[in-house]
Amino acid sequence: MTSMKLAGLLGGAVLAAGTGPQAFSAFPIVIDDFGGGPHTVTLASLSPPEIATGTFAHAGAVGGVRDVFVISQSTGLFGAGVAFGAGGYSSFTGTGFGGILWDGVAGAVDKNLDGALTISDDFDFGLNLDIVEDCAAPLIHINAFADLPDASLGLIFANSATEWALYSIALTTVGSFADYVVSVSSPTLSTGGFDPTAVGAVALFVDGTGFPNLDIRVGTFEITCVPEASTWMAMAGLGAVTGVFGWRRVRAARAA
Ligand SMILES: [Ca+2]
Ligand SMILES: [Ca+2]
Ligand SMILES: [Ca+2]
Repeated sequence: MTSMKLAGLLGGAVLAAGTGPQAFSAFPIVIDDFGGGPHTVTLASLSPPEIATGTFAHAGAVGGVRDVFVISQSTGLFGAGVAFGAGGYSSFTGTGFGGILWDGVAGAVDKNLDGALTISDDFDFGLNLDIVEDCAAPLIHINAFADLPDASLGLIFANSATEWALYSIALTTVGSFADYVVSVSSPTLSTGGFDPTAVGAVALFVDGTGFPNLDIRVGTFEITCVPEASTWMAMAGLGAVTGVFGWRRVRAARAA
């Protein structure tokens, strides 16, 4: 399929700013290769809510820095981060939130020390990432594992404290890794001014507050262009899951 056809299908509204004459050389854009580490934080929580955070340098992560956090909402044991053999992960014994923030700036993760992670209080915007470039229909690709049904991953791409997009991906395959793909142009929720050609921060978070004992692993987090995405969908066959599901917990982005 030509890019002209794809642009026509999409209407070009969101993507016009990024279209250009170059080849697709920059794709896939790897947000994190999930190598190195272990870069993890853990929490044995006796008086929830409690938070554990860490900031780690890693050349294979966009911006060179992984900020990791886990927040308890019940008593229990909690962990999040990147570990050899597990990729990105969040593991909860109990209910909580966990995730990874890539904002290009090392330092305190919960900057205002209020025990919560919010875009407005805690994110820096040190990346300068164009996730559209010359691609007519860029896609966010996640390969992820959930050990329980009804889990979802939240992906945030932000320009600033007030301009961001949230993509909520329901992990419908339970007990094994599966590929999930969502169009950059179809966020679950976004603020009016979100610009995918000037992303300053990216975050991945797991909302494990709906039920206890959720474990999530993420092996791939990248932006790609359509031809490659079609390949994965063909490989995954009928098991492929594509699309965006309703975001039931917008509040989760605030983690409090
Ligand atoms: Ca940071
Ligand atoms: Ca905070
Ligand atoms: Ca579990």
